[in-house]
Amino acid sequence: MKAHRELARRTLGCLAAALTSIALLVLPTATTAHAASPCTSDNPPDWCFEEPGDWMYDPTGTLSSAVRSPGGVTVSGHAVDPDGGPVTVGITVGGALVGSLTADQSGAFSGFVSVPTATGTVCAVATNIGMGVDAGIGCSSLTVGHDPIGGLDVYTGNGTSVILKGWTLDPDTTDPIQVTVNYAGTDYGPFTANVSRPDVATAHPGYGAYHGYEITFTPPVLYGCNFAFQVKSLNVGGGTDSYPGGYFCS
Ligand SMILES: [Ca+2]
Repeated sequence: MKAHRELARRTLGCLAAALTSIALLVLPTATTAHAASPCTSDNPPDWCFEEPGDWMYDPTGTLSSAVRSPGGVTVSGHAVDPDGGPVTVGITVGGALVGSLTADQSGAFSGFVSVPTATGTVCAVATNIGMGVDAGIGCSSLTVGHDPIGGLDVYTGNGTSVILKGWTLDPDTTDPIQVTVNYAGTDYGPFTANVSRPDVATAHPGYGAYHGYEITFTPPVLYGCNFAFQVKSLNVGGGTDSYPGGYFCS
């Protein structure tokens, strides 16, 4: 009988020890709840090197939109990393890093990034956290430029003078910019393009409406179509002067 009780005591002791060991293996303690990935340990398990498992640690996401804004671009999208967050998203223009935004805990990111001089396509790169590598999450169809844009909508001549109506803005500023009229090798002006053009404001959000021009111009001599009129938009910031309105003769 005594031998039976001793056997039962030892059996229960072994069971208790085994349960304790299992609990230590299964139940995370407060100090191990945020431990580093086992793949970063000195003896990583085999599955850390399985193919194509490596990409499973890279961040993922999308670049939802990129809009040209005064002095830069306004972008939005989504980026997450399986190893945690929040993810930092680098914004590139023409392959050059111009700034970064930080996604929130849900992965959403949006904001303005200054682009003083870089030109080209807008793309986003999610910065990796933990295992994995940085990952491109998309490019926009937007191509960033810095030269003034615009259009010459109306031009008329009456034999002594011409009337030019159009619009122009520089993507680097909301301020009205200036134009000159080039004719027969001479620049006339400058004239300020600050006439209200609600249609321009609608087409180019963030820039306002005051980018129109209405110029009545009397050159010293009219040469007919031996020379063309060209409206030159004077650049601000990055970029160069441009002739977005084309040319005409009278
Ligand atoms: Ca410019």
